[in-house]
Amino acid sequence: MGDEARGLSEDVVDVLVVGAGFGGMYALHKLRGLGFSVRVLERGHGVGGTWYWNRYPGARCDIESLEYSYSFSAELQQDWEWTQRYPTQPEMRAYAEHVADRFDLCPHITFGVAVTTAAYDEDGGCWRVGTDAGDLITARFLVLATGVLSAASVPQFPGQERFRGRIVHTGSWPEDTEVDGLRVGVVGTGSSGIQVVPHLAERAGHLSVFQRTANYSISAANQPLAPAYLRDVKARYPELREQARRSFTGSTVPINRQSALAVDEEERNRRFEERWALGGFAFLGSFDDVTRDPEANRLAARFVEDKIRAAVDDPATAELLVPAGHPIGSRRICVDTGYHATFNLPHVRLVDVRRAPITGLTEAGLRTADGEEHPLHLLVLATGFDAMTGSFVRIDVRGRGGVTLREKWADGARTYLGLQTAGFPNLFTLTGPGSPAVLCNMFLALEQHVDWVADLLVEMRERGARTVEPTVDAEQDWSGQVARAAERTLYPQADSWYVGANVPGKPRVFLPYAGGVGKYRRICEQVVADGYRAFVFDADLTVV
Ligand code: NA7
Repeated sequence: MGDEARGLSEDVVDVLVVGAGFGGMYALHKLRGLGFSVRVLERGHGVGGTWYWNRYPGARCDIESLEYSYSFSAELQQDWEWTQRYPTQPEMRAYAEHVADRFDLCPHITFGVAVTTAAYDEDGGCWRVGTDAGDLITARFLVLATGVLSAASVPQFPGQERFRGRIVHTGSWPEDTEVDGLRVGVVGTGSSGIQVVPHLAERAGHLSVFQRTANYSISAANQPLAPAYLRDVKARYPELREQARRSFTGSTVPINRQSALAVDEEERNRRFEERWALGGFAFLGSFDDVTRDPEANRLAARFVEDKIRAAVDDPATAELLVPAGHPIGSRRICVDTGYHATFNLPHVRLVDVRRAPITGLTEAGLRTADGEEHPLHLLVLATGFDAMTGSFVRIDVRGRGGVTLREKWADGARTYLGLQTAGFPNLFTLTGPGSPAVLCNMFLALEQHVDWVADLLVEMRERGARTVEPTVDAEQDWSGQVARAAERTLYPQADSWYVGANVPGKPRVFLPYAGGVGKYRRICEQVVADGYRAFVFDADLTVV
């Protein structure tokens, strides 16, 4: 296809946005509205990012639809009708497509093209961006809206090439994947595995779930949205959105400010039951100290562990499904519908691959260290992502002096506010490491970052500034603040993708800012009020 046909007619733009997920779409809309020329490059063939790719059966958001949606357009949030408390992947994708149509975004997006290189041209003060189709685009500003959970982590098993069945990853699920009546295996029991397992069990002839680490999962209590509730939320949307923006977690669900240790057992269990019935993440807010105090955390964990034991008929299977060795919430908590009860079905088996690790694939299936061969037609890898940095560093991004982002972050990602990194002028990492991102509602996080970047670009236009980047000192100081915020929580105690533990060789650094969404927003606002404190404008101005 020629450039014209693919829509790549202009090769010089003010802003190049990589990714047409919800961050990239809003960046396009917002920045075009401010008069900047913007082009978006997207490797998929449609909008929606995470919700375009993750098409596995049962894929569903674990944040409520009424919160996990754009707030920038009052009309959009009034018009769009969410049907369920937790939106399914098809519903999220339909929403993305509606937004793209409504704001006429597609003419400015080139689909089916992956950005492979981005080099900062120090003389020109601009970015030269290359794609897998051989395109070269010059942009003054580069916005990486590539997602925080989009670079798949795909294990390579010995003997994989011999396997005669099919291997698919949940994060790029092919729509022609056959399941019905087949012998299916799932590796991975994080959010994706826990969502896909009950759905595969409905259709597979036999299902083996290969579990290395059991995770805590809270029942979703999903339900259709009642019209009266919908009307009420829509009537109060501005107030509710503002409340979420200023909250700790990016949600309007209140945290009970009592300590779990300050009440007796009966009262404590009553509270836990109440929150359990509410469903989802609200459980972690049962008490103020569940995510911070080891003892309070243990009490909450024990309550959930008993729920697992009650749901699973076979005591040995139940004990295997009970998480061990990490505080509840220190790895991303899962939200499920019927996950544990799935193991009561006669054709579903839990295989403990911590005790007997996977040694490889054979022609017919998967082999474990105890010598057992598990025959499979389909192997589903629900093995997660190189979170928060993978989608940035898989592009060959080169800043000043040709230093790559991968080299710069070799000992751990360093940014100022998660927005920029020193040595890479005019490059913005939406919901990048060092911002709350995955610890809050991604829509809220993305809108804040896009609005902040847009304000900065307008400021630069008004000042006549050409480049912006943070100082190394500011970045070091912020990295320290991110680390200290994490240390005040129980998060660092777990091996999780929050600390990069799921990717071999990735430095152990707690990646998101855990100090609270509202506080983070105030810090970003204060930086602006102080005249963009610790951002340097035009440091490299060699061409006037
Ligand atoms: P996660 O949460 O990273 O889960 C990946 C799972 O895959 C986890 O259980 C891993 O076990 C397991 N895994 C990965 N590699 C292997 C190998 N080689 N052998 C056995 N098991 C393996 O990814 P998800 O996609 O479920 O969720 C990511 C986020 O997306 C989620 O938190 C939501 O925010 C949305 P391990 O824990 O490493 O022992």
